[in-house]
Amino acid sequence: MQHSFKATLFFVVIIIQGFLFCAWIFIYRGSMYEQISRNDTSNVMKSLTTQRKRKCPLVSPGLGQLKIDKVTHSWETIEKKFSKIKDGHHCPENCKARQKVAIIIPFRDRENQLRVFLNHMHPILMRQQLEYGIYVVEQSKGLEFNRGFLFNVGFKEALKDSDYECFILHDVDLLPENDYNTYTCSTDHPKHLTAGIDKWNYKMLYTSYFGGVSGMTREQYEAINGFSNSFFGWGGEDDDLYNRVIWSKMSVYRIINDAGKYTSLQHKQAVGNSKRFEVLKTGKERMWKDGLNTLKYNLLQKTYKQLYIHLTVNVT
Ligand code: BGN
Repeated sequence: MQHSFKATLFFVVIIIQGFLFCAWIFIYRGSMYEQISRNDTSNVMKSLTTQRKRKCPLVSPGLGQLKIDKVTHSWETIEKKFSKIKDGHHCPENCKARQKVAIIIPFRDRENQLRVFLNHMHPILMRQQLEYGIYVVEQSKGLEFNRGFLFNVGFKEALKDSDYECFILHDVDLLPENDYNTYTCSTDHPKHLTAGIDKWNYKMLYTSYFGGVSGMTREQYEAINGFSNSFFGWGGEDDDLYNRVIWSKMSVYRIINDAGKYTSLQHKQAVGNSKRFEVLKTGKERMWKDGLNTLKYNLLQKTYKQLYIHLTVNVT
C-alpha cells in the first residue's frame, strides 16, 4: 500500500515538472518574438527575412496582356502611385528575385515619354518579381546624341551600385504589350525582346535588327566590348552591336510570339547620321579599339530619384 502511494507521488511530481518545463519554453519563446517584432528594422530581423526568402517562381503569377496608358501623368501622381519604390530600385517583398536587372535608357528631351514609360514599366517589373534598377542616362548639350555611348556609361555606372547580372538596353519610346515578355537575360545568348512594333505593323524590319529593346548578361556585354562609341546621330549602332555578337560566336534569341509586341510613342523621326555606313563598314577592326575598353566620360551628376537613377554625362 505504502509502495503504491510512493509510486503515485513520484508520477505526480514528474507531471508537475513537465508542465513547468513547457510553461517556461512557452514564455521564453514568446518574449523572443516580442523582441523581434518591436524592433523590426534591426539587422536580426533583416537577416531572418533574408534567410527565409525563397527564390521567386520561374514564371511569376498574374502575367498577361496589358493595357497601355499613354497619358502623361504628373510626377506627383506617379510617385504617389509607386510609393514603395525608392532610389530607382526595387526588389520583390516575398521572395528572392532570380536576377538582378539594370534597365538602361539613353535619354534626351523626352520628359513626357519618360513619365509614360515609368508609369508603364514599374508595375511590369514588379509583377515579374525582379530586383531591378532603372538608369536614365542623358548626354549634356553639345555633341550629337550617341545611343551606344550612353548604354556603355549606364552599364559602368550601374555596376558601381550593385552586382547586376542582366542589362536591358531600352529605348524610352517603347512599351511592352504583354508582361510574359520577361525582362531577364539568358546565359546562352543575347536576347532581342522587340519581336514587333505597332508602327511597323508588328513585322520584323530585317532579320538582324537588334534595336529597340535587347538584353545581355554582364559577361555577354563584356565579351563584345559593349557598344561602339563612334556612332553620333541616328542609326547604325544597333547593327554594329549585332555584328559584334556574331563575331563573338554568339547568336541572338528573339521571342517570336505575341509576347514580344511593343507599342511605340510618337516623336519626330531624327535625321540619319550620314557617316553611319562608313563607320559600320570598319566594325570588325574597331571592335577591340572602340567600346567599353576605350570609354571616356565626365559624370556631371548622378541622382537617385524615387523612380529612376538619373545620370548626365559629357563625352570626353
Ligand atoms: C536601320 C538602322 C538602325 C535602326 C533601324 C530601325 C542603319 C544602318 C544602315 C546601314 N540602321 O536602317 O540603326 O535601328 O533602321 O529604325 O541606318
